[in-house]
Amino acid sequence: MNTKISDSLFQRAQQRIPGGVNSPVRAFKSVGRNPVFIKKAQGAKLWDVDGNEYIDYVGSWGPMILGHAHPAILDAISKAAVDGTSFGAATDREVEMAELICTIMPSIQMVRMVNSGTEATMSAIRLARAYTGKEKIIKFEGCYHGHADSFLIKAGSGAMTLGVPDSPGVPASIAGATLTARFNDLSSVEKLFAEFPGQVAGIIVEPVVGNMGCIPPHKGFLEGLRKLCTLHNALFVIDEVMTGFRVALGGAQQLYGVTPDITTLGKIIGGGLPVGAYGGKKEIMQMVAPNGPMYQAGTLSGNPLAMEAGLTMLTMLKHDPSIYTMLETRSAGLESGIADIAQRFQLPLKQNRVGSMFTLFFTTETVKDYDTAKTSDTKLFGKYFNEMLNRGIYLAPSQFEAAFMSAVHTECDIDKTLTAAEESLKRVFGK
Ligand code: HOZ
Repeated sequence: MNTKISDSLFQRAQQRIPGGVNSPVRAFKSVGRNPVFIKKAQGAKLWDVDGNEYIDYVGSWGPMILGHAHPAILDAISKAAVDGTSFGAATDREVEMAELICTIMPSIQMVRMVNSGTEATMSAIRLARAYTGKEKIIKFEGCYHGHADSFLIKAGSGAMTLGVPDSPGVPASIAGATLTARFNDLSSVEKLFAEFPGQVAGIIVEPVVGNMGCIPPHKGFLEGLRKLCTLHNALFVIDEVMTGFRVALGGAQQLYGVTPDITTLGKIIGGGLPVGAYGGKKEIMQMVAPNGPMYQAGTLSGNPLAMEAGLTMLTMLKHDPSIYTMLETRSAGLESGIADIAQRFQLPLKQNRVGSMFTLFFTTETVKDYDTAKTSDTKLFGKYFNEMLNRGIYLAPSQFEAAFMSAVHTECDIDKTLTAAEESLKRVFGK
């Protein structure tokens, strides 16, 4: 595979951009190669600057449910751009977006737009603290809620990939206000409530974890968290940056039948443009300025291009349930194809999948939390990643990320992926 132009761009990038990339997970460091630089995308495909073509399972880390460069979304963006790209003022599109989100996710009665998932989660916990008058938050080992100080404690995603789950630069006083529990382990949460009585403002959770690879919640886990929050007057924050509109139209809260107090949303609601949002019960959201005293702001929040792109995408998702059937069918097909390969060659692999989010782990353990995710052999994953990339399959360059299917991946894409997976896995395991 020729990567001459990517390699030379990476050389230049390293002189002027830390690590040569604008987000650590893009660096391909943990898979032992230089990153490929992407030139363009269409549907389920990506092309790099050297002309290599890939079937894409990253989907811009989640939002490309309808595939890249969807004509209706492109049209919406270009029409909106003609009217101006940013006003820093109220627009009708923001009202429509808020109404649409509240219709699709009934736990959200009011919503505030921001510019990223990180902004959404950091605002959500500020709100939980403001509303409850308490300071501590509980997060789960290996869950990743963006890069705000409070969340870089036992964080997943790039932090877990690079082996730096706690970042320098986070003040000890802030780190001390974040308590960590084990995903899928209610007793670890109960212990924290007992240890810090009356001090916990809220729990934040990825309802289906995507940031230590895909990990589904055990039956009763999310419901248990809901009960504990109610019991201890803490707010239950569900981070649906990845799962919202993906695992079901109404997100994981619809799929598992749980009602959070606050929901955080991200890139999906911008159709791939930079957007986030947090919303919840009216009584809680009334705390947010200018109605209430909890301050949070942003010039680009509710940006007209992002709103138009998001409105177009969410409207399509809302009106076409066959999209979710398609996502499930294709993802299940890929999962069973990989399971068949693993069985035929007796390979030590485990898969997790919830709808169109999935991960192949290089371990024999059932992956249910941070410790079991860590049993994955990341060296083997690195080899697999490289073999797949060389065969035109673009996976997230880390064992600890979820893969995403789009509604425009075809049967033919799945067949090609399975052929590549069989060849790659045979090489990885010397079969
Ligand atoms: N954390 C997200 C992936 N799980 C976004 C990717 C990034 O960090 O750049």
